[in-house]
Amino acid sequence: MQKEINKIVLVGTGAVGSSYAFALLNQGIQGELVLIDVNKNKAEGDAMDLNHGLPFAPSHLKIRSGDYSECKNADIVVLTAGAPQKPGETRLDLAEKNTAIYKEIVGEIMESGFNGIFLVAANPVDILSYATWKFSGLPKERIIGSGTILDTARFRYMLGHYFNIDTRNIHAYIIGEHGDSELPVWSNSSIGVVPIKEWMAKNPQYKKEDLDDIFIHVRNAAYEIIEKKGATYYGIAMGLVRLTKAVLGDEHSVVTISTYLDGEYGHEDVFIGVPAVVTRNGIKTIIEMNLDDEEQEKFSHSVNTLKDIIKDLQL
Ligand code: 6V0
Repeated sequence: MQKEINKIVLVGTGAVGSSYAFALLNQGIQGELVLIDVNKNKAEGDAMDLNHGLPFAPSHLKIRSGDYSECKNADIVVLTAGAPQKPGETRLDLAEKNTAIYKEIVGEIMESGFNGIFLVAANPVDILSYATWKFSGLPKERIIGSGTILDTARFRYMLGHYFNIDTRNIHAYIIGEHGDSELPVWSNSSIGVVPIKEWMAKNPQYKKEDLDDIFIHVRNAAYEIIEKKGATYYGIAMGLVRLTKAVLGDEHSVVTISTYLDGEYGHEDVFIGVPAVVTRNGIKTIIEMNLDDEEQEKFSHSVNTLKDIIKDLQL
């Protein structure tokens, strides 16, 4: 039977985690939110600060700081803890460092008796989603990495701006690694029900070079934001709230997330960003788009990039 009170545990109350908590509070999620961080003062201070905003919030969320025993009866554990990438560090260095951290964190969570859904956002997110799956022993469906949810949101936002169409009516996906090898799926992009290629053919003021440029901006957005303000957190925090709602509300929504491929798109044994149906029980189905040859080749390259890292980490 479904519990009446939703319980979310957030591990890592840094920039992403605290923005997520703030967004949850402001989007009317009801239930309990427990904050955990290796820096206990940060988690405690955030709980106090967020609670003081409750009188202005649209619904009641019980917020407190706590420890891993709180995960026992949680519906969702959100993982935003992690060491940041330092200048000069490679992605593999970061993957090694954060995988070691995740072995410990996920171990403690599972010791509590946790049997819910993991939402993973820390980077490299596809690798850490795979690691969380391995370390937890939970069914693959119950690990949801944020994958390319943010990249897809950036893509839709920029395309909406370019075509002057409501972002919500742009149907387009970024798939692959949340990182440099990701790709846009132009072959399956549409405005309303009209394929973008058809829209462009009817409106010659729109140019293919501009679309290529838009994708480059999407791919480089994190670098640009980090250069300007040091980190990115609001966009991903809202993406995580979207996923939280999709799970708690059993929405069966199609969202681009990092999930385990088991033959889909011709690949297996990797977590990578693809559109999938998200429900109360986690990932229900992966949506398999018909990619054109170039997209399939780029997607395979992205898969292999992640698999090489997984192999080096010996997960
Ligand atoms: P941050 O502000 O440094 O916060 C990280 C938090 O994790 C800090 O509060 C740390 O104290 C805490 N922490 C570190 N180790 C542990 C541990 N062992 N146990 C518990 N808590 C710990 O980083 P920020 O919030 O900016 O980023 C968090 C992660 O999200 C990073 O890995 C980012 O790269 C990643 N992002 C992922 C995005 C995505 O699209 N998936 C987007 C932006 C950032």
